[in-house]
Amino acid sequence: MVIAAIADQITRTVEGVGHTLTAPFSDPVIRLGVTGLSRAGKTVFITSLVANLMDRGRMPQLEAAASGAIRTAYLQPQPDDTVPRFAYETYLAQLTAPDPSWPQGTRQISELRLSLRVQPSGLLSGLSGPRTVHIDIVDYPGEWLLDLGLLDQTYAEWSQAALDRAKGRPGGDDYVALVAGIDPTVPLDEPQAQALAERFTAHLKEAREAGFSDCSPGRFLLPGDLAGSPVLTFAPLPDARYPRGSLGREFERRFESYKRNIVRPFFQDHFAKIDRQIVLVDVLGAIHAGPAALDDLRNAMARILGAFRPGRNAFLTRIFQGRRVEKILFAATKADHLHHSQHPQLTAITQALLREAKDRADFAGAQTAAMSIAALRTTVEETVDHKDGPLDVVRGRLRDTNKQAAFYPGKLPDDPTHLLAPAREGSDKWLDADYSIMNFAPAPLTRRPGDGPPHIRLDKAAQFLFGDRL
Ligand SMILES: Nc1nc2c(ncn2[C@@H]2O[C@H](COP(=O)(O)OP(=O)(O)OP(=O)(O)O)[C@@H](O)[C@H]2O)c(=O)[nH]1
Ligand SMILES: [Mg+2]
Repeated sequence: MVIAAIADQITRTVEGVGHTLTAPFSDPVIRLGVTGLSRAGKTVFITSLVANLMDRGRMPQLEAAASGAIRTAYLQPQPDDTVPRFAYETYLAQLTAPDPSWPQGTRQISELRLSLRVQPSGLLSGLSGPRTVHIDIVDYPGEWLLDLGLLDQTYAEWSQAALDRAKGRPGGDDYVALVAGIDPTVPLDEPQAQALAERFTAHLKEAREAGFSDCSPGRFLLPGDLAGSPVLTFAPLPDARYPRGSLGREFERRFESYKRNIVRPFFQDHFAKIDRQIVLVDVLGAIHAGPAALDDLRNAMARILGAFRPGRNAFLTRIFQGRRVEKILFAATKADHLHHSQHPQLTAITQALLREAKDRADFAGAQTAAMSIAALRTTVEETVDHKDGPLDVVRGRLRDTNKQAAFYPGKLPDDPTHLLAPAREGSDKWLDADYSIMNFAPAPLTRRPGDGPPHIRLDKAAQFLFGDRL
């Protein structure tokens, strides 16, 4: 442990020296992390952001685009050879096809380097030619950030927390009942171990589908090529003194192996290098799923925020080496489900969701903001006559039936506590309102030359995230 820590420090220091020596001569690089829980909208966000940085007609709020300072934008080979490349061209082709469709869910981390040729403005503009700024965009699942909490827990603590969380959730009571009948001190039997892990994973998947956010350990939902390996074949068990060779002892060992072989390397190799971060949050989806899901989202956000407080955690402090994530944007996604008259309410709810976590957090000076965005706008706004008067709705093409439909998701309260308080108190449904959601398909595009795909506030998000460096 100590030797590993020292070795780590040595490599980081050597890298650090290399960085300062070469920095004045090499092009500036911004590492932009894009995360969010599964289905939050990461893939669509990156695809639309890159397309809109290449064709900047719809980016008036990105100052360097509006002023013409960005001359060109182009893709280049990424710096990390062992990280899969973000399949930008495939996703863009899908979203902009004559019959457009949404991309498939992503199962792993990926990266893309976008390079911008920027003409400096102001005093220096006449003196120097254009320079190149690289934006390395890294797409990784938010579930992996939730795993940070595991590093501070023993297997017994994690088991207790996981069993408590499972109660009352889809498939959770069944799992709790199943382990209540199991003696964790019996000798390990691999088929039994696999059956337990499968049942626990099935519960996490069901909970995720029902709108719950905290479905960690993260790789149980997104195993990639680790599916079926021992490092993912464990599950929470009742506390006991586990003898050698027992089921409990082996699960404890695999839990530690998960922390060592999966959680730590991700933070060391990827997370610690991020300069700017966007966290995409499907707030509307959680509201639709009900109070319990919204409260779970609030909890999950608090835990995700924990990862941005290196001072809190000795491991993070060590791998960050005094560096920090400089800016963090929390973006409520899919805002095209709402007429713009309700966007301020959505932003206020997003802010309130983070408030508590933010107040507790010392972000070591990182700048944070909340915004409502749609990476790809699929609807148009309309006002229709309704029995209670005019109603602001959105209209789009439904994914399942292909039919056009007008949609009103419900009235979001001006005061976010009207949603957050019942969520925290454990209400099982919203009292005065019903919130619905519709699955729209991307609209076929008719774009003017120079325009990227339509969006809501993607330019404002870009300005916050890296506008100051262009
Ligand atoms: N209306 C609308 N829907 C969106 C938008 N962005 C994402 N979606 C919806 O959300 C789904 C998930 O988006 P993705 O970008 O694939 O989400 P992701 O976070 O990459 O998901 P995983 O890779 O599974 O973790 C899409 O299939 C769309 O249905 C948007 O801007 N507007
Ligand atoms: Mg994805």
